[in-house]
Amino acid sequence: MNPQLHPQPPTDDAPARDLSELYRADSLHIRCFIYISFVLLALGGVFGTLQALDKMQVDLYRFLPGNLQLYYMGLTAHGVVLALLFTGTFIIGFLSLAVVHGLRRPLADRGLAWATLAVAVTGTVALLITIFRNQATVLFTFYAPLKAHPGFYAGLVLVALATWMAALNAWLTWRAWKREHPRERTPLMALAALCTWAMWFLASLGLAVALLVYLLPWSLGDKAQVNHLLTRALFWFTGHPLVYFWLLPAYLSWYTMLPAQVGGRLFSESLARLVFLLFVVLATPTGLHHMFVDPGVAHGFKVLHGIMTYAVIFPSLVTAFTVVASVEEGARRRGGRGYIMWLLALPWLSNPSVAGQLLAMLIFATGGITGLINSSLNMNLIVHNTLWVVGHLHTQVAGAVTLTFMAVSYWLVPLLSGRELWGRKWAVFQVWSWFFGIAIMARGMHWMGLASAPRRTFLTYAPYAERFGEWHWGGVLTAAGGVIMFVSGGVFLFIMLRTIFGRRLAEPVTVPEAQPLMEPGPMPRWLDRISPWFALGLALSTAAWLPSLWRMAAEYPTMPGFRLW
Ligand code: HEM
Ligand SMILES: [Cu+2]
Repeated sequence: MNPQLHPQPPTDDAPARDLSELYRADSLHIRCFIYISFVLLALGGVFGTLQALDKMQVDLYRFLPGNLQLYYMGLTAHGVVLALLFTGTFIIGFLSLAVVHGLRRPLADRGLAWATLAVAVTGTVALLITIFRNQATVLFTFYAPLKAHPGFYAGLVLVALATWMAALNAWLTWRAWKREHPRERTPLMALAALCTWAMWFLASLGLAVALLVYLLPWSLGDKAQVNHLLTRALFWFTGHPLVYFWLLPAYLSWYTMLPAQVGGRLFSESLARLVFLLFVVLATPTGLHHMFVDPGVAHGFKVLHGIMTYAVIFPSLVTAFTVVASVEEGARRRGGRGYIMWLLALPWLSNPSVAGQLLAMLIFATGGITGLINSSLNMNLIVHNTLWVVGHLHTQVAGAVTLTFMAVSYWLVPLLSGRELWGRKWAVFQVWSWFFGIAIMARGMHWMGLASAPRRTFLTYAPYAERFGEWHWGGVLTAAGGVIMFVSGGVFLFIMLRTIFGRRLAEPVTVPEAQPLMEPGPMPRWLDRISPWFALGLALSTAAWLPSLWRMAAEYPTMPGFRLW
C-alpha cells in the first residue's frame, strides 16, 4: 500500500470531557429508549425459544399459565415485540446519539424528545396489553381480515408517530446546525442518521394509510368491511423497507464507527454517502416481493418489484466492499499481513464490540444470499411461507441487526450510564454464542423449509408432521440454536445489568468516529443533500405502487373481519 495513505491516526477534534459534556443534555431520554429496548428483547426472546423448541416437537407452552399457553398469541408477541418494538426503541435512541455526536450539538428540542418517549411508551403499553389479553392475536403482519382490538392498531399508530417525532427532532437539529455552518457538508455520521429517517418516513406512509384509513376505523366499527388485499399491500409498502430501517443503523455503525474501533479509517466517504442516499431512493419500491403468490396483484408489478429488490442489493454490495476495506486497513495497521491472514489481526477474542459486529456481518452475508433466492419470482414459489423464510429473516434481523445492536451496546451503555463495562470476557462469549446460535438455528430452519415445513405453525400438534421424517434433524438444529440464543441473550442482559449498576468509569467514553482514509476534497453537492434523493424515491415509489394500489382499492372485493383464536 502507498505509505502516504497512512498518516498518524487522527485525533478527535474535541477532548473526551467536552464530548461527554455534550452528550449529557440528551443522555437520559436516550438511555430510557435503550433500556426499554433491552426489556423488550428479554420479553420477546423467551417466546422465540419456545417456538424453536416446538420445531423439535417439544411443547413447553403447556406448563405456562392462562393465555401464555397460546402459540399464536406468543408468536404475535414475539414478532411485534422484537421486530417492531425492540428494534424501534433501540434505533430511536441510537440515531439520536449519532445526530448529537455527528453534529456536535444537543438535539434541537428536548421537550419533543421526551414527548417522543411518552408516545412510544404509550403505544408499546397499548400493544402489550391487547396482545397479552389475547385480543390481538393477528401476528406482527396483522393481515386483515383477522381483526384485532382497536387498541392494537392505535398502539401501532403511536409507535409509528414516535418514530416520526424522532425523525423531526433529528431534522430540526440538522437545520439549526446548517444555519450556523452553511458552507460545510453534513458530517457522515449525521447524514447516515438523517438518510435513515428520510427513508423510513417515505416507507412508513403505507403503514400510516393502512392503519388510519382502513384498519383502525374498521376495528372501531365505523366500517363493516375491509379490503384485505389492499391493506396487506399497504403493509408491505412499509414492511420491506422496515428491514432497511433496522439495517441502516447497523450500517451506520459499520461505516462510521467500527473502522475507528479497529484502528482503521473509512475507505471512501463518498461511497458511504452514496450508499445511504441510494437507500432513500430504492428501499420502498420493492415490497410486492412479499406478495409473489398473491392473486389480484398484476404480474408485471411483481416483476418490477423483483427487479427493484435486486437493485437494492447494489448498495449492500458496495457496503460489503467498503466496510471490509476499512476494516482491513485497520487490521494492517495492527500488523496484519497477507491476502487473508490479516483477518487474524482483528480483535476477535478481546473486543466484544468489534467481534460482535464482524460476526454480524458474516451472518448478514449469508442472509443476503438467501434473500436473493426469496426475491426471485420462480424460486420464491419453493420457499414461500416455509420455515426457510424464517431462517432468512433471523439471519438478518436477529443476526446482523440484533448482534450489531448488542455489540454497539458494549460501548454505548458505558457511555450513557458512565459505568465501566462489566465482564468483557463474558461479552466476548456472548457475541460468539449468539453468532453460533443463530447460525445453527437458521441452518435448521432453512433445512426444514426446503423440506416444505410451514412457518407459523404449532408443529408439535400438526397431525401431518410425523409423516415428514426429513424435518427431524432440522428441528433439532432449530431447537438447539434457539436454546443457545436464549442463553446468550440472558448473558447479554446480565452483563448490561451488572454494567448499569456497576463501577463508575475512570475515563469518559466517547462515540467512536472513523476518519476517512483519504482526506476528501470538495464533494459534489448531490452527495450532501437528501431532498433530491427523497423526491426521486417518492416518484419511484409512486410509480411502482400507485397503479397496483389503485386497482386493488377500486376493484377488489371487501369482506367482514373475523377472529380465529
Ligand atoms: C432467542 C432468540 C430467538 C429465537 C429462538 C427465535 C425463534 C423463532 C422461531 C422458531 C420463529 C418461527 C415461528 C413459526 O413460524 O412458527 C420465529 C419467528 C420470528 N422471529 Fe424470532 N427468534 C429469536 C429472536 C428474534 C429476534 C431478535 C427477532 C427480531 C429482532 C426475531 C424476529 C422474528 C420474526 C419477525 C418472526 C416471524 C413471526 C411471524 O411469522 O409472525 N426473532 N422466531
Ligand atoms: Cu422484503
